[in-house]
Amino acid sequence: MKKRRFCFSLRSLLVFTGVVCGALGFLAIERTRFSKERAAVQALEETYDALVWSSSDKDWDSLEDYNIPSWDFSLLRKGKTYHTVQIGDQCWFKENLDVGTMIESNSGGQLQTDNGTIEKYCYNNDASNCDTYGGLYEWNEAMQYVTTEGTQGICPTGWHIPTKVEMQTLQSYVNNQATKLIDENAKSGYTYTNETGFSALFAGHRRYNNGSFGDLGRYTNFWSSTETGSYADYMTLRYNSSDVSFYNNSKNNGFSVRCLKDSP
Ligand SMILES: [Ca+2]
Repeated sequence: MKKRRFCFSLRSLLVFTGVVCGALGFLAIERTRFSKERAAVQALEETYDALVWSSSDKDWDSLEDYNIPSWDFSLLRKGKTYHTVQIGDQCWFKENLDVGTMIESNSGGQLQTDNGTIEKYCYNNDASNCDTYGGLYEWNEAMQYVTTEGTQGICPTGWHIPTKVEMQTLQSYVNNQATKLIDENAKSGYTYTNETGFSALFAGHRRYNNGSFGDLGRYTNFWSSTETGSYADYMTLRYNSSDVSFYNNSKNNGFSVRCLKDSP
């Protein structure tokens, strides 16, 4: 009897983009590897409400019937679909992470705490901004209160908070041309090609010192898992520069998070 562990009731909700990491279509892979991938899938399923394969195949009855590489999927959580995109040797989330419970930011400092619940800010304390731009996280919350470079943090199993070096790999891949990473519809004086499919939006940020929000439509900052002294490093894309830039600043800033797939 075939099982319906995955996808079952959610099939109709999905629109596949065809933009996925790794090879398109099915690959012949060893049974041992497939078993390992299945374990990863099951771990993902525990983290997410559903795991959705980006496949055009019509029969979803059982994963056992297929040799489907684990990187060929999208993730669905609480109605939100995350797509993946292969850029060079890296597999990135195509959307900013939007997990956790919204808390308001009306004052500065650390408001997100190690309390067993993922907390997020939404720009201007407006939940609809999380729908569009993803959540904004303090560094420690994003890292889930460890300081290990490349840790999983709030990313699903099999993914992690990228290190600064991994972000610099992305920077090198586009020859430091931010326009290749930014969504075509972003407002600015530049023409954005989004050639990579990274699809960055100018999500703005939450300020560490007074808890206010700023620079929606102008800047976007992505946390790395790398520290510099008591600060943490982040990647910035901005409306008035064609460069991919790196800075470090207070961990109490609220920035965006993109997950990067773990290396095999
Ligand atoms: Ca928390």
